[in-house]
Amino acid sequence: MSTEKFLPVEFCKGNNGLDKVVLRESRGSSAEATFKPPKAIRGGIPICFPQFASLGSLESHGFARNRFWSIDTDPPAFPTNSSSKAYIDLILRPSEEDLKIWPHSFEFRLRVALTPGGDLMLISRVRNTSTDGKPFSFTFAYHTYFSVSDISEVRVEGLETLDYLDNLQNKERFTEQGDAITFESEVDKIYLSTPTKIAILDHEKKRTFVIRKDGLPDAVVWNPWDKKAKAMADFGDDEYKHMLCVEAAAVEKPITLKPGEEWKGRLELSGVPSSYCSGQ
Ligand code: TA6
Repeated sequence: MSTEKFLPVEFCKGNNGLDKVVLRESRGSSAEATFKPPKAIRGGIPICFPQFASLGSLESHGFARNRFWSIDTDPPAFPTNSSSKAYIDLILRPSEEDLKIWPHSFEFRLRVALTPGGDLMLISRVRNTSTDGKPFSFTFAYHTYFSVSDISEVRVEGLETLDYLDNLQNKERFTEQGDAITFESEVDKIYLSTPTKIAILDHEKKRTFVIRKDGLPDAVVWNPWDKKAKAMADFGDDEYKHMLCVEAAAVEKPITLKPGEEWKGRLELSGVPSSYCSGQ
């Protein structure tokens, strides 16, 4: 374990012995998380790749979120637009087992960075490294869990009047009517062709999360509500009241890469007091 507590990046052992990387901006510290492989943590930002949900033959949300990623010690230059030194580069390549269920050779590079202003930035880069001349297609999402004070007081802005596929109605296509999205029952929707900025207004905490994204046209909004919450073994019965997933995604139109081609998807999250954010 590193004792250099004030470095922006710290490598240490988690409470279950797994290697852990802590990113630190000088004004904050990281919460402890417990995690038990091989299942993804219910929380944070699981990476859904190469399949979103059950849209193909793979396990739900693909295998990337259930794999150990390596630290990428020699990443190619990342266009971060940020002077942050608090970042870590991770890489995932398919194992023999992965190639049996998804026979495509790829490199998935992920940069996770904290900006000096306290924002979180994730940049994913997927490259087709196959030598067989064949393209592959995938769907993707940053399955981001937000902590909110009271889901019935939350509003999501930026998705009004857009078309969406409703997962609760056989993925039928509808058009969102009216104002900002509010919540009073289970929601599982894929909004299509969404703007690059979406806001989650948490009134009780008087805080607004701002999501900025590139290369990710869709946005999934999910809250399991009471019945589904009870059915999930790794989710508290009442936790649905204090969470919301808003996921920058590429779902409706899968991304196709020819050998040698690369795709990039960027997510930036900031959480600022509502009064500060309004009008921006
Ligand atoms: O992103 C929304 C969703 O696909 C929902 O349908 C819901 O099942 C959720 O993800 C969680 O999926 P998981 O496989 O993590 O239980």
